[in-house]
Amino acid sequence: MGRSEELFERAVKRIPGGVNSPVRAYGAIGMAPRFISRADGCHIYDVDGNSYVDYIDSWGPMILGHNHPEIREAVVKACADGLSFGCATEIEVEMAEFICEHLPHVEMVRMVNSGTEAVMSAIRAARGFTGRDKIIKFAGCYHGHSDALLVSAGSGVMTSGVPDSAGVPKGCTQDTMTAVYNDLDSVRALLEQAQGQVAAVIVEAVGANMGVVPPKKGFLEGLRSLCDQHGTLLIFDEVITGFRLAFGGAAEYFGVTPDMVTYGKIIGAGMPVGAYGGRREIMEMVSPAGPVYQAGTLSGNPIAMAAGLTQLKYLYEHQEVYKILEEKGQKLYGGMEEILKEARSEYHVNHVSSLGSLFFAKEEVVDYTSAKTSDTKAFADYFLAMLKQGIHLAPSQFEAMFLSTAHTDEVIEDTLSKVRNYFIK
Ligand code: HOZ
Repeated sequence: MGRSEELFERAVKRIPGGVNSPVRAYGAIGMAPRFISRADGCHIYDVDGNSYVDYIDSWGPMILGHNHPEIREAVVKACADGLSFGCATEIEVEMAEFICEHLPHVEMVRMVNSGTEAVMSAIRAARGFTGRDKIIKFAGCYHGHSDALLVSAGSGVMTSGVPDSAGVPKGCTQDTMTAVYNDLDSVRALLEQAQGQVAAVIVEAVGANMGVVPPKKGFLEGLRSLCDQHGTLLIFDEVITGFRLAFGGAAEYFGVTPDMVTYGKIIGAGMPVGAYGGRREIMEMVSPAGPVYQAGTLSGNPIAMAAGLTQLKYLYEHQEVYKILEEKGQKLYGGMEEILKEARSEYHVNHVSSLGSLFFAKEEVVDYTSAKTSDTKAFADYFLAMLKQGIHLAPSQFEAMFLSTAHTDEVIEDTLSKVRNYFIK
């Protein structure tokens, strides 16, 4: 028994399922998760002394790779002044100014501690602003684990085979309507059915929690115009895409302007941070400026702000990063597609820039229904083969692969040779 197995045995006795977030469990694979001791650049190391090329990247925020020296130094420096004050600080103001000065669609922003909190709060602000209760989300899009959003929620819920969570009162989801990703008619129908009662449409501009599902041409633009027609706010959940696809996230990448955006760990360079922002008139509804209550002792925590602002400034000043990530994505995911073709495999690769998924599905994956046709047993077999060759993937068919600038061409070529070993024996 290895050290990871020993730790897992101890963990299950004291932590539900042995993990502090379900997506870390290897339940779909049927083994103990790897317990991680450290990470650097594009590599991650487990307590058993194995090293892996990491394609989880802490679920997205490690755009520059793990343990980036400038970010680490900023954190160490900030720690010297104390860990938390629960009071206003200068760095929060700098963070808010920096975001709003560089993202035209964010006129005001509020820091929170996670993507879940950001989305929950953004929805509340949207409801407060419009005076409407209903929201529309898309099947397979994950917006964190708040009650109202745990409907066809993709990702962890999808992997565990539980359609929706227990413990969510019906009343909490009665105003959540579910549309089909990439299907504007389904959104139009719900908006017409709800007749002026929909506060917001929330969408992952790139579906990244049912595996990676790119928006079809015209989908995001269509959402924008449907929302305009119905006086409904459009919220982009940029927990995964924000500052990753472009500095301005999916909004900039696809050229579609949402009314509100939500961010998660990406805004804290991996520290527990989230944020929501958007048009001034909406954000001015938030307490204490307005009547929509939302609060948090740790919101805008100085250590998290130091980490996040350092990464955001770096990204803004080095926007060549986005071209590099685009090229790396093409090399890795394009290379995987070539291998599948050569192997005469019917499986598919979806990708947008640095985000990608190999779907063990015979039909093209464009939404939740097609994602669910994936052969999860075949994925588990592939996952294990890759892990044994030193490639660290998320232990679920329904998660994205994340590239960072630290994934060198040599590392990507080595990964491709391992994918090739698997499909072309
Ligand atoms: N979006 C990530 C999973 N799909 C979040 C990671 C987590 O839930 O732990």
